[in-house]
Parts: sequence; C-alpha cells; structure tokens
Amino acid sequence: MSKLHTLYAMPHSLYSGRARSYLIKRGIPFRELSTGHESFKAEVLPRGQLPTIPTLLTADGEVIRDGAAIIEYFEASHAYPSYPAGTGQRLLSSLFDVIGTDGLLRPAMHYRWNFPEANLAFLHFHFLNSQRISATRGEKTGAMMDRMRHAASLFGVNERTREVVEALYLEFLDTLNAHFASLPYLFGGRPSIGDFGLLAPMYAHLGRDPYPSSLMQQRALAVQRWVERMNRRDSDTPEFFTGTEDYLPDDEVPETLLSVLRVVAEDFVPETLAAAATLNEWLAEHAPDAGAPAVGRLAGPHPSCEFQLRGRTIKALAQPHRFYLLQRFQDFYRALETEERGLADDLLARCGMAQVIGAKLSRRITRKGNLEVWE
Ligand SMILES: N[C@@H](CCC(=O)N[C@@H](CS)C(=O)NCC(=O)O)C(=O)O
Repeated sequence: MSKLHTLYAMPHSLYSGRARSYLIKRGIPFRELSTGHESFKAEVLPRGQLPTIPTLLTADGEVIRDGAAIIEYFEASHAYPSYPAGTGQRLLSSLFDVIGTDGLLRPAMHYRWNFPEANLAFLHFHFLNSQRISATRGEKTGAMMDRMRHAASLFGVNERTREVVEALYLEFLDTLNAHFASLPYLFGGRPSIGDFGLLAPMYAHLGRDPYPSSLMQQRALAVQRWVERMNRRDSDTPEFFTGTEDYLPDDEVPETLLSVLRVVAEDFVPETLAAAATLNEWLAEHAPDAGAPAVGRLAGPHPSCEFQLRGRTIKALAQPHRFYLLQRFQDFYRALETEERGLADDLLARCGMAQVIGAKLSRRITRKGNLEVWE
C-alpha cells in the first residue's frame, strides 16, 4: 500500500490550496488535518518552527513547513515533474508561481475582508474550525480574525485605492478567463508549477469566499472551471475536445497568457521594484547575521514600500518571501545560454515583465530548519 502523508491545512487557507492541489493532481496519497488537531501543536509545530499552513508530515515522519518546500520535496524525487521543459514555458511558469503566491495578495485580501456582509459568517465558520476545542475557542477565533483582517489592510487597499485595485483585478479575471476558455491549464493540457502557485489566491479566497466566488461564477466561468479542475485528480476537461494531457508542443506560449501577464505587470513590476529597494535599505541598516530568519514574526517587522498604480499611491508590506521565490526564476534565467536568453528576453519584454529579472535583494535567502534565512 502507498504511504500516507498528512497535510496540515484548512479549506480557507490561501497557501494550503496550492499544496493540496499539487498532492491531488500528482496522485500522492494524503489525509488532511486541521491545525486545530491536537497533534499539530504537540508534534508538528516544534519541528515546523512557525505555525503556518500548509505543513506536511511525511509518511516517514519528516516535517516540511511551507508550500513551496512541500512541492520541492516531491519534485526532487523526479516522479512528479511540474516544470515544463521548454525555456519560455518554464520561465513563465515559475513567474506565475511568484505571482500566485505573492503578487495577488492585495485582491485576495480585499475581496475576503472588505465585504463583511457577504463573507463574515462564512469566514467565522472556517476560522472557528481551525481552533482547537477549548473554553477559549470563541475568543481565539475572534483574535485570529482580527489579526488577519489587520494583516490584509497592510497590502494597501483603502478608500483611495479600492477602485483601482478592483479595476485591475477585474481586468486580470477577464484576461485569465479568455485564456482558460481555450486551454485547460496555463501551458496546455497539464498543470505546471505556475498553475499550483496561481491557484493559491484563486481558490481559498477569490474562488471560494462568498463575494468573490460569486463574482467569478458570474463573470469568469472558465476561470471557475479551472479552479475546480485544479482540485480534481483527473484532468477534468469535458469542455475541451483535444484530449491531450501534456504541455503545448514546441514551447508555445499562448498570446492569451501574455495578455494576462501584461495586466498583472501593472502592479507586480512597480511593487517588486519598490519592495526590493525598501528591503535593500533595510538590509543595509540591519545587516542580519547569516542564518537569521527572513520570514514571519521571527524576522521582525517588515517595512512597507510605496509605488504608483494608475495614478494612485499604494503602500504595501515589502516581504522577503517574494524575493525568495523570485530567486528561482532569476537563477533559471541567468543559467540560460545566449540564444535561449534572447528568447526569454523577448517573452518578458512582450508581457511587460523584463524589469523583474533585475529586481534582487543584496542578500540571498535560503532555507534552514524549515525557515527561510538570510545567506
Ligand atoms: N510561505 C508559506 C506561507 C504560509 C502561510 O502564511 N500560511 C497562512 C495561512 S494561508 C498561515 O498559516 N498564517 C498563520 C500565521 O501567519 O500565523 C507557504 O507558502 O506555505
């Protein structure tokens, strides 16, 4: 019998959606437990180091905290390849992974927390069920929701910026819908690392919370079908008649995908450049020791950065995690031979993402003992 892994996750958790989908799609046997389960605090947390989900307890008893690390653990066995082989597809797939896990937090948080009339009872149900059963469960639920609501406000949506944030999200949704109307996954008939990353905000928040999910159902049916599809073991493509379950041949990158990226670039590029500048100033000032945590509360308070979006100033948290994931995209680009690099440059220029290649921190980030740490 196959060995069973345990995924600590919750239905309403953004990052859980990415790891869960990966396990489902790759046919990896697992059971899912809530963070409210006694074993999470007693057995898993001491080795996970931070109380974040997803955290995986492997069938062999290893604890892996962080969705990217969980996926890497399985990818390393070469049994579940999720990176397309072609240069263009692979490059953009790893860019979509960063966009999903970091670049769409603003709309994800906005559509979750700023529509309480539609969302609040739903959220309360889920936050309550992630707490252990105890006399203080209700109180802890309230405190956790307040903490998350506050965290959401740090991504820069307020009365002055709300309109542009919503307008940009709707354009993103429309262009993504046009893409999934013609292809089941980002790069053809098989989900890639970019699909898993992109699912993070598109499932738990934007595809499942009452307000944004009804928006998606009414406005972007093909996106909504992709969200469903990403949570099914089979390819789930009855509306497509090609039958292929592979990436598009000849490293083709569909024009529809470049259109999606051009919309995303509007805030992803200036935000990434501003966050890099801010974090580099922070690094120069604080000079953390090699091995010091670059993640969560252990890293100390993160600074905020400012950038312009359609004539509005957005002030948002500058998080090292974006650059940890971008390192892979940038390393892959840097390792390309001249001809391939030309192809990559051309693609990135066509989708407005060229500047992301140079958006780097002065210190690299690596992982040690389940934490991201400064090198
Ligand atoms: N980089 C981590 C982030 C995980 C994360 O922040 N998860 C959220 C839920 S979606 C969480 O556990 N938050 C609780 C907290 O920060 O205390 C990953 O990709 O898994």
